[in-house]
Amino acid sequence: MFRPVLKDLKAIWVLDSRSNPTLEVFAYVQRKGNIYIDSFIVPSGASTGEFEALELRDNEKDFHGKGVSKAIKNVSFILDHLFNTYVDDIFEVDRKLIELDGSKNKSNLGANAILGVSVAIAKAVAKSYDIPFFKYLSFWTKSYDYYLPVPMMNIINGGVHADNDLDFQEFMIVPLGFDNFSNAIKASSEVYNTLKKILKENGLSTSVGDEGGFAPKIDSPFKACEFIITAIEKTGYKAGKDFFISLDVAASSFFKNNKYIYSKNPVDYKELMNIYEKLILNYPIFSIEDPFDENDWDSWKEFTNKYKSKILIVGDDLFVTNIERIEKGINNNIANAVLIKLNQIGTLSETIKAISLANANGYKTIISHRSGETEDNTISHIAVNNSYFIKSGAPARSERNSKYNELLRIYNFYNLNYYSQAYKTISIIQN
Ligand code: 2PG
Ligand code: MG
Repeated sequence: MFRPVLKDLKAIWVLDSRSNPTLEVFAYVQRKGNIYIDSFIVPSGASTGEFEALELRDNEKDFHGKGVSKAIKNVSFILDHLFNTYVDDIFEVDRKLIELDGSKNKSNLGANAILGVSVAIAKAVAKSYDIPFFKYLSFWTKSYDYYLPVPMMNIINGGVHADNDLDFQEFMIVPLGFDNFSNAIKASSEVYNTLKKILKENGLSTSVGDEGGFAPKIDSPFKACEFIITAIEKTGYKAGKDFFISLDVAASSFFKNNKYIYSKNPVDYKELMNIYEKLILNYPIFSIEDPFDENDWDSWKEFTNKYKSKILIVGDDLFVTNIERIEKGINNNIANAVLIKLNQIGTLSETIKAISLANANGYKTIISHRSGETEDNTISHIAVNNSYFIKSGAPARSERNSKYNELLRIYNFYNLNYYSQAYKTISIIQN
């Protein structure tokens, strides 16, 4: 029998970058008499969207309620149902997982348990065929174009990821003007360390936030952009040519009683939109993620109408990697890019469907880490296969660099091209 069969699943807890426990699931697959083992560690968000699939936590004394022993038990329950079955069709495996759970948001077994199993099995199967995961994914994505994705690197942290007064969550550099991935990473690392120096010179802290970016005690997005531009230019690169800036506002996190709390004052969506306009006019902004609350579709629509030909407008909390919500966005001309997070939806195949749906409708996709991360680098492979952008935090801290380092390995061993088409996305800005 040449088809891979599931022989075992083991789940354990390991620690993530915020010292919270999370699930690592190991899948044991048998093919041609040999056993192949691979694993996946599930990440965890802090600025979670209201419509995300449910991450099952114990809510008991251990780990401040964040234990995952229930999710671990649920992996055994899944094994009882999948043991000795063929696992070479990810859509079929995931269909069974969704059916076993039986809820709309994976709240019975937990999206962490389900995703751990879904990805670990797919990785073990890829191993059994002796092909790298990014190539194995082609069976399901039908995409055989492999590119090194353009990284969006969060070098100033704010919002719920940092202990400062920045309302916006992420200020990222995007190295678009480089001929290959390795040079893009080298330059980004240089800019990161220049920024560190500049912050120090200005008497600001160089301690970092959850995603490895600096978390200086500043309170204005303009100041953050100003520091970044200075860092780019001082390193010897050109802002608006070599590097662009991307923002993740994560606006749901400061939306209270129908107002956005900006600089400690409640403002309406129009005022927030004016701030974005000023930022777009003054800095080389490549994308803005979650500019408005996840339920504020009208503001999203107005913003999209105005800026869709100038920048990428990225839905994260808005879309939560959910096909129905992405469809709603497409049908209503809302946003033009989708942030993709595996654990927002909870299975590999649904993630792939979300990417395919977005791509087919001209929406760019950005494969994303979570703020609570580990050394797992699976998302790098997903980005190489079917997406052109990856967001994995600063080029610092091992849980962030594990993704960039895996891409460097893929670059060096497979000699893939950097996603030069990204220029086309920004050509509108430059004109
Ligand atoms: C985001 C992510 C990752 P979190 O909002 O895009 O940067 O944060 O994982 O906390 O949702
Ligand atoms: Mg986000």
